[in-house]
Amino acid sequence: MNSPPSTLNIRNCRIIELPRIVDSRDGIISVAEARRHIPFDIRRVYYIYGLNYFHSIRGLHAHRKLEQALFCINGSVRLDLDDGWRQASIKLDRPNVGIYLGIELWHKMGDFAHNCILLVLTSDYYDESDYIRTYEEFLTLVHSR
Ligand code: T46
Repeated sequence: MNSPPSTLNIRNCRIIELPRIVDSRDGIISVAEARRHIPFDIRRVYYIYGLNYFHSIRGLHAHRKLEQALFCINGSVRLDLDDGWRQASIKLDRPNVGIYLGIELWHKMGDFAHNCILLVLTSDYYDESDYIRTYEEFLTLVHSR
């Protein structure tokens, strides 16, 4: 597993690199602006933290319409992606480098560092009916396109 490469050979996703603003003071500012760095209008922000076990697994679903941008702003996490044809694993461990996760991408998060904070920007409000929760349904949907 590697830190994010510059491109991904997976449908509906790509690396997002946010600017790092450094000046003569200590500290760095990274900024994510809707429709500039993030390819959608941001309707919801959530973050996942308080992970006690490296082997915890989250995700294991795809979204029908929701677009998301994931940034590991502290620690590290492994993101496994599957577009129905190809798979890739990416380690997110830089606060200014994230992933645009478009529609119909099966994803799973694992290898959480105990100090991991995964920040997620999304294109819409939470809606359980947007989730595809079984891999079989996901494959049927993407292969029917
Ligand atoms: C995703 C990955 C990257 C809400 O009520 N509102 C929310 O905005 C969210 C995100 C979750 N929830 C509730 C729904 C479930 O009862 O929190 C519970 C856990 O959600 P879920 O099983 O979807 O959590 P993860 O970590 O598997 O997935 C999350 C996002 O929900 C999901 O959209 O793509 O992170």
